Amino acid sequence: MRAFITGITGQDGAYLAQYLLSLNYEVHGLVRYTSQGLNTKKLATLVNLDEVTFHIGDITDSLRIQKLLNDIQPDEIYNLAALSHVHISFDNPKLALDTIALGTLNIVESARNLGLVNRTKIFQASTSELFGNSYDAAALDETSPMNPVSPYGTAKLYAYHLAKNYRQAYGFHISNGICFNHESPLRGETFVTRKITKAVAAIKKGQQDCLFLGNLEARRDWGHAKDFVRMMHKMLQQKQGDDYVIATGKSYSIREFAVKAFAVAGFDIIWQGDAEDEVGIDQSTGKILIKIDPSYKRPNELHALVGNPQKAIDQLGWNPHSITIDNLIREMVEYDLNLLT
Ligand code: NAP
Ligand code: G4F
Repeated sequence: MRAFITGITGQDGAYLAQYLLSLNYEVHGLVRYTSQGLNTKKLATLVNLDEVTFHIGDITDSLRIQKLLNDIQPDEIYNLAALSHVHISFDNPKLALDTIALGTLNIVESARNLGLVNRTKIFQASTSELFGNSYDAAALDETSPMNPVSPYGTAKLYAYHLAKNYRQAYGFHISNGICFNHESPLRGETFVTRKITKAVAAIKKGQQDCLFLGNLEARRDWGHAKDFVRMMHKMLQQKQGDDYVIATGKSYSIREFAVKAFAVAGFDIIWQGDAEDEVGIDQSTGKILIKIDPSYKRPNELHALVGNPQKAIDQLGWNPHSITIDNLIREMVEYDLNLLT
C-alpha cells in the first residue's frame, strides 16, 4: 500500500508515518522547501528518514499537488497540512484559508481530474473547532451544529463540507476525522499543553522563572496523537467514507492541565488573586510560577469542548481511554525534562 501524507513534518504526520511504516506501507510525504533544509526534526524522532520518500512542495500549489498525485498514484491520502494554530489564524486569516480551504480543494480536485476516484481513499483532518461554542453540557457528536469562531475553524468548515461534497457528488471514499485536541511530546511548542510542559521542565531545571498563560478557564477534550492517527488509518479501511468524531469524552480546563503538569515535577500550585492579577504559586517556596498575560487571549474564544465518540467506538473500535490524561501529561513533562538534561 502506498500513502501520501501532507503535513508529514507535523505532530500527527510523524506519528502517522511511524504507524504506516509499521504496517509496511510505502510512505510519501509533502515537505515545504526552506532555505535551511527539510524540517524533518519531529519525524526523525520516530522514523528512519530513509524509509520515507519526500516531495518538496506546498499544499497551496495546485500544479504541484496534481503532478505529485499523478506521479505517486497513492492508495491513501492523509491531508494533514494546515496552518493549525487557532490564535495565529486571527492575524493570518488568508494563510488559514489558503492552506486549509484551498489546500484541501487542491487535493480533492486533483484527485478528481486524475481519475483517482476508485483508486485513492482520502482522510481529511477536520476538527472540533468546527463546532465553535455549540457546547451546552451535552457532548458534541457528528450531528451537532457547526458554528466556528475563528478563521481557522471557518476554513476547516469549508474543507469539511468539500470532503462531503466530493463523497456525495463523485463517489470518493473520503472521510472527515472530526478530531478533538490531541497532544504528545511532539506537539508544537506554542500550543498550550506543550507550552506548559516545556515551562514546567525549564522551571524545574532553573532555566525559567515563570509561565505566562491566557485564558485558564477554557476546557478541552485532550487525547494522545498516537491513538488518533490509528483512527485516521482505520477510517480508510471502512467500506465507505464517513465522518467520525474522535475524542475521549472528558474535558479539563487549562488551569487543571497546568496544575497536573506542575505536580509531575513536584510543584504544588495554589492560586491567589483575581482575573488578570491571578497567579499560581508554588506552595512550598511561595514563588510565583504562573501569571496571566492577556496577549494570549483570543479575539474570540472557544470556551469548552467535549466530544461524544460513540460512533467511532462502535464502528472503528476506538478506545477513548487507552491513554489517560495523567499519563499523557507525565509523558510530555518527562520528555521535556529529558530534553534539558
Ligand atoms: P502541526 O503539527 O501544526 O502540523 C501541520 C503540518 O502542516 C506541518 O507538517 C506543516 O509543515 C504543514 N503545513 C503547513 N502549511 C503548509 C503548506 N502551505 N504546505 C504544505 N504543508 C504545510 O499540526 P498537527 O497537530 O499535526 O495537526 C495535523 C492536522 O490535524 C492539521 O490539519 C490540524 O489542523 C488538524 N487537527 C489537529 C488537531 C490537534 O489537536 N493536533 C485537532 C484537530 C485537527 P511545516 O512543518 O513545514 O510547518
Ligand atoms: O492549545 P491551543 O492553542 O489549542 P486549540 O486552540 O484548542 O486548537 C488546537 O485544537 C484544535 C481542535 O480543537 C485543532 F483543530 C487546532 O489545530 C489545534 O490543534 O489552545 C487551547 C486553549 C484555548 O482555549 C486557548 O485560549 O488554551 C487556551 N490558552 C490559554 N493560554 C492558550 C494559552 N493557548 C495557547 N496556545 N497559548 C497560551 O498561552
